[in-house]
Amino acid sequence: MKTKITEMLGVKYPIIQGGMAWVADARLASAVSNAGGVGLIAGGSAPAEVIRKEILKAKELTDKPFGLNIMLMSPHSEDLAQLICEEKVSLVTTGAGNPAKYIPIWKEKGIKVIPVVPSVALAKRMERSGADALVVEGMEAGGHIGGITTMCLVPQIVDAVNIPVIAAGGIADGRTAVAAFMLGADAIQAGTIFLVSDECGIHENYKNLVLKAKDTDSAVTGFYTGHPVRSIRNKFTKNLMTKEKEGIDSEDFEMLTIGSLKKAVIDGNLDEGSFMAGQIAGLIKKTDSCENIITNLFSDIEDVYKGFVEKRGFVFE
Ligand code: TUI
Repeated sequence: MKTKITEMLGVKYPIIQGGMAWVADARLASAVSNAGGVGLIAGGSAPAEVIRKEILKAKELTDKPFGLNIMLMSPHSEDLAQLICEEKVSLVTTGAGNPAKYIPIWKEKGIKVIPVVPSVALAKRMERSGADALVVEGMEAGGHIGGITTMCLVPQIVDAVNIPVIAAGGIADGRTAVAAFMLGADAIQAGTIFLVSDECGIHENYKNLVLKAKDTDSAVTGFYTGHPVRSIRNKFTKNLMTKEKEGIDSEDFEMLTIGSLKKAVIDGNLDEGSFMAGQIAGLIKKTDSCENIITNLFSDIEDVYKGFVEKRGFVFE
């Protein structure tokens, strides 16, 4: 499938794997890139030297393009911005902030810059700052989210900018992907589906929570601190929601969340971990290799797209 994004990045399929902190390492990213998508290593809140090792490892594991995601709330984001220039990864995506100040140095090195945006205003600002494309992420997504759904946000941003749009949030099969393309996206980004991939090294408890999740099993905490996060409901999210109702101070609230993602990913701590996942988790029923996930997804996309009018029996008169 050829789109503006496959041409821009030199890949077979228009799919990017989300830059999930603590989750998206060299093994996952290289598996996605080897399967013809775009793998991302997540900087998360890790120091630059830890991430450099992951980049070097990914370079051993694949000769295909892969990228780095910088979470801009990280204390190490400045160092990671430099690291990208030194290691010359193919592309950078950013989340949880405005990367404008780094865009000129990345562009100078020929690195494709793809900020994640949750609003039309930020999308326009990123286009003006020189972004090559945008990941437009709806609030169906897991982790740190904005306040608008994929269905509403993608077409509004597609109309507001002239650079290609990659839709994210709520995409995990042929139907949801085709819907995103219909809204005007040139590619999709998916995170939750790769959580249960064979090459994803998260704790078994995390994979099982995703596989067992129902439609209503995720919750958003931290709206009032300005950093809302979607994760699978458990004792941890219940506790945070109680504290929010009690009107806990924002800083004290943030303190309660520190280390919780690691507790989920590494320890599989069902009571204290923050098991970030999107609302589409309810659709995901089995584990598979990244290669099978991607090839099956694109064969489904083709079936859904080509069979649309015929299978649904719609008639335009
Ligand atoms: O970044 C994400 N998702 C994430 S980051 C993350 S690590 C984390 N852990 C604990 C607490 C908070 C984060 C887990 N999931 N997605 C991309 C994304 N970016 N979603 C929303 C935004 C965003 C929000 C505000 C991007 C820009 C922005 O701009 C504000 C400004 O400065 O104008």
